Amino acid sequence: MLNIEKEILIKMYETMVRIRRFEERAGELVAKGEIKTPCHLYIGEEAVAAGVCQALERDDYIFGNHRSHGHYIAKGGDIKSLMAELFCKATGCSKGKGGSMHIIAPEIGLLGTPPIVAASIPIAVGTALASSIKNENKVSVSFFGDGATNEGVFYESLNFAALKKLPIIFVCENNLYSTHMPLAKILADTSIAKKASAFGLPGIQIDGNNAIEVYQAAKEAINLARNGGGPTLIECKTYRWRGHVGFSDDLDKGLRSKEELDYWMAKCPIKRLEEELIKDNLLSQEEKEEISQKIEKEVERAVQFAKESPYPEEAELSENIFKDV
Ligand SMILES: Cc1ncc(C[n+]2csc(CCOP(=O)(O)OP(=O)(O)O)c2C)c(N)n1
Ligand SMILES: [Mg+2]
Repeated sequence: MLNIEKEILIKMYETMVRIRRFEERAGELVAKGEIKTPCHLYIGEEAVAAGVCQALERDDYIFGNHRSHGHYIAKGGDIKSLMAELFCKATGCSKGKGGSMHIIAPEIGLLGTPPIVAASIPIAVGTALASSIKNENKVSVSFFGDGATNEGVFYESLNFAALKKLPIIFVCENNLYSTHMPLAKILADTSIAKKASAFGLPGIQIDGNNAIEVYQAAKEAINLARNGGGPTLIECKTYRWRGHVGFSDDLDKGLRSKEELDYWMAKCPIKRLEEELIKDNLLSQEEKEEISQKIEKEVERAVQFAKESPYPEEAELSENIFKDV
């Protein structure tokens, strides 16, 4: 029996289906050349964004990276604005000037997705420090990949956050690869969670394809952070189904095997939650179909909106690029 409210479980399920369908459609449009901004698709990793964001409040801050469509959608971002951004249209969440890798939606607490690897980790420490000084009771989350843990700022950030007991959760999406480099080829010890112990904060490794496990771990870490208990590092083991960037699975590149991809596809995070919900009579076949059709329509409306939207005016091209001082 699942001991989480039905409403929460269904919301997480819907979020994952929304991310999956959005990403599949974005991939098709990239393949057709209609979307030209480089897209790093999140297919296969949906449970991480859905589980963590379900445990957050709308006011809490999140930061992403180059692979952040899922973070935007899970935090409650409008998919019409996201699709429009991928088409670089003026109605996009970054006014058409960011593209896939620079998305922002402060109204839902997504303060940025800097694609410089590891960049959002110290920035999230900054918002956590600000929240703690201002007594705001807000938690900050930084989503980053396994590759980002090889940057020095990751370690500096863990130390500073632990030292100051900041309200931040470090969420590492360990999809086993950093571009085409397998983790095992660059790390002497492939446990990322373990690195937290050197700085005196809790580090846990979880199944990032299990939305329930992600939600529960995030909830616990968020409660701790909100109550002055300091940061947690959560390493979510997961896998991206597509190549590093673009729509294809990149199997022709000879860098990862079909067997490996098949193994992870069989561990599909959506199928997994769906089976649990059906087993516990929390989701019927009809409800599943309704959700699927509703999301299909939402995504098609987003594509239509994006295509019909105008490009930014030439006169506005240098606006919203730098912070006005
Ligand atoms: C500082 C820096 N170095 C290199 C790059 C090029 N780059 C973009 S994504 C990426 C790999 C990131 O891997 P990981 O952090 O594991 O995230 P994933 O793509 O697997 O989600 C690299 C090296 C970059 N954007 N920034
Ligand atoms: Mg990675």
